[in-house]
Order: sequence, then C-alpha cells, then structure tokens
Amino acid sequence: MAKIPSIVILTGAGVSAESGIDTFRSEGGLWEQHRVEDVATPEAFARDPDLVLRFYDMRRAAIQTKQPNAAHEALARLDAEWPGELLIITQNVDDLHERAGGSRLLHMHGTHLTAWCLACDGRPEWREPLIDRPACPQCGAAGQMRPDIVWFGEMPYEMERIYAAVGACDLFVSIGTSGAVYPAAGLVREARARGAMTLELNLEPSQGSYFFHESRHGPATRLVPEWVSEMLGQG
Ligand code: BV8
Repeated sequence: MAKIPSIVILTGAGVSAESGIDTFRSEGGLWEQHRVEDVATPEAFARDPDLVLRFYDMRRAAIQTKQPNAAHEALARLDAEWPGELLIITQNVDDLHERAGGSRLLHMHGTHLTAWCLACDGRPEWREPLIDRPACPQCGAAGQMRPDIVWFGEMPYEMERIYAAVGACDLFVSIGTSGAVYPAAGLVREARARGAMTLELNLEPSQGSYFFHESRHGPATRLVPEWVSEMLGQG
C-alpha cells in the first residue's frame, strides 16, 4: 500500500489579497504606507507604542470585516479530506484560514485576534483596540498587553514543529508569498534538500521561484481550488 504523501503548505499575504486584506510589498501595500521598522519591530514599540498600537488596532478591526475566499475554502477542504499528514503554516496574522474551516494550521508570525500580556505571559483572545491600555482579562494587569505578533528581529513561533514538518514532508507547496522574509523564505530549500517535491502557486514569480520544481502563476482563488481538486483526484 503506497504511502500517502505528507503535505506542508506555506501561505502568505497573497492568499488573503482577494479578501481585501492589503499585502505588504504590493503597490500601496502595508509597507508602502508605513516603514516596517516604524511599526513592526520591538524597537518601534519601545520608541512609540501609540503608533504601533494604532497600526495593529487598525488592522485588527479591518480583518473582522473581511471574509475567507475560494483559496481559503479549498485549503480547508483539503485539510478535512486529505488522509495523510498535512500542515498549513501561515505567515498571515488574519483568521481567514480558521474561518474557512482550516484546522491543521499554525501561525508562525502570530495572530491579530489574540493579545500578549507581558505581566502574566497570557495570550488572551482579543478583538478590541489596545491603544487605551486595557487590563489583561487573565491577570488584571493594566497596560501590559501588546499585539501577539512576531515582529522583525523576534523569533517566529513553533519553529521546531515547522522544521520537523518541513523536514519530513513529501510535498511542499508555497501560496501567495514573495519569499522576502526569513526564516519562512528559506523553508522551500529546507524541504527540497530533504527530498520533497516543491510547488509554488503565486500571482507572479517570487524571490524564491528558482527553488521550486514547479511554479504556476495566477490568482490564488483560481490556482488553489484547481490544485486541491487535482490532489483529491477530482482534477
Ligand atoms: C528572525 C508579522 C531570528 C507582522 C511579519 C536572512 C536574510 C536576511 C534577513 C534576515 C534573515 N534572517 C532573518 C532576517 C531578518 C528578517 C527578514 O527576513 N527581513 C527581510 C525583510 C529581509 N526576519 C526576521 O526578523 C524574522 N525573525 O529572523 O528571528 C531567527 C532566525 C532563524 C530562526 C529563528 C529566529 C521575523 C520575521 C517576521 C516578521 N513579521 N509579520 C505584521 O504582519 O505586521 S513578516 C510579514 O511580512 C508577513 O508575515 C510575511 O512574512 C511578510 C510579507 O511577506 P508575504 O506574506 O509574502 O507578502 P508580500 O506582500 O511580500 O508578497 C505577497 C505575494 O503574494 C507576492 O509575491 C504577490 O505576487 C502575491 N500575490 C498578491 N496577490 C495575489 C498573490 N498571489 C496569489 N493570488 C493573489 N491574488
């Protein structure tokens, strides 16, 4: 009985673009409106916490008005029906994968809808602004909560679990990411070095296209449902 291939899927801002969530590097993207180092680093938070908290309050409110798209839904279907190992590793901090039904999922750069209390190290679910320095719902400490987001210079979450899954997968698929940010951008080489087939689904060639066995270019809402149907033998 042939082994059912184990799959690791890495997603980036491109998978949420058609849900109306800004990507980072595109025309007018987030990093055009704000210098990364001004809003997404621990140094920026120490220097001007209000600027950083307003930036994340704006995005936290915005994603709650958006809906998952056909790419999120197709990945949730594969997640539910794939009989072998499968892990979706997302760089995104929105909850659209979850709202589409995704479960075998991890957020390597954190999430908008949890906060991080620096007093009790709690990660309470949080949907409201942080600018008014609310009290932690777990320990009551006031003004100690920051976004539960991995900023530049900070260690991404669950790196051991990520390297273990990438090192053991038979198929590594990258969707909607520019390959500009590490260590996420280095995972394709890790997977390939360990013998996995590698596939890129992206609107255009990315900084990492060279490392993929196959690259398909187009919108995620077309490419991802097509690929999932192929995988579930309905192609
Ligand atoms: C760390 C949360 C130590 C915040 C984010 C090696 C070399 C050089 C630099 C480094 C290096 N190692 C580390 C660094 C430093 C740094 C880094 O990579 N800098 C870059 C800028 C050079 N990395 C770090 O600081 C990381 N921490 O290294 O700690 C360490 C090292 C090793 C092991 C352990 C620890 C922390 C990085 C995480 C920072 N936080 N997000 C927030 O969201 O505000 S990163 C953030 O930017 C996202 O999470 C994502 O990771 C990245 C954006 O990239 P994408 O998601 O790809 O989005 P982008 O807009 O760039 O591209 C979108 C793509 O989609 C495009 O290709 C486009 O064509 C495509 N697309 C658009 N529309 C569609 C589409 N595709 C399909 N359909 C569509 N409709």
